[in-house]
Amino acid sequence: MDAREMKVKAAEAALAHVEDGMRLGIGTGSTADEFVRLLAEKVHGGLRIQGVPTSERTARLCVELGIPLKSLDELPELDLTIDGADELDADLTLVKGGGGALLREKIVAAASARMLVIADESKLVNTLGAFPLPIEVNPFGHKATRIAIEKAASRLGLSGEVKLRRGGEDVFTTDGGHYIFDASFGRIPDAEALSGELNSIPGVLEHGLFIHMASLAIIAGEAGAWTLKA
Ligand code: ABF
Repeated sequence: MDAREMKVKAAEAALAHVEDGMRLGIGTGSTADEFVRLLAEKVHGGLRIQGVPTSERTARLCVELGIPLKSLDELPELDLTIDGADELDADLTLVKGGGGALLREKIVAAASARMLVIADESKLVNTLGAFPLPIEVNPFGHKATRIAIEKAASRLGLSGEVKLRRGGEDVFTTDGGHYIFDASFGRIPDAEALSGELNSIPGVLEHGLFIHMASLAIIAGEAGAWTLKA
């Protein structure tokens, strides 16, 4: 089974958690896209849901496929968010943001009663950090913010390149008009400590560590899909 087939398997299994009438947060990324495609088939078959997308990109796909959407302000309390991840560990701590949507993904997940992560088995790791940690920052003073991030990391014994994300020649900007630093700190032994340090930096708007947010993960591998509970 190739990676795409695994993503489809995880997305198929996630559909079983979607009930008629649900208010759904809909994540960003290729795995979440597979879920959107399958969800659209169910909607066309009569499933009634309302979706809140976590990015403009996801919104466009949902509109294209006929999934009814609302803004988070129209639906500020959601029943379930289904989203992907770049890494997850056995505690269901996640690294997210590879798709550049981490701030809105975290806001939508926080507005949801439950968060369900869908991922292929390559995302499951013993210790987070092989994937550079995305950190969303205000463009104003971003160079000073980078220095503050490096100092905060070093207080925790972490070091590594903190690189401004670019899309080609230009600096990448998120749907919210912010910048992203990808921090290659390597192994992150204490996600909560790093989260606390990053959250104390004024220019940091959000980071890609999702701690105690996901209640369930559906992981797909060669042998099929299985669930991981927090
Ligand atoms: C999104 O899904 C991002 O936070 C994360 O980076 C991405 C994972 O992408 P994919 O499913 O394509 O591996 O939620």
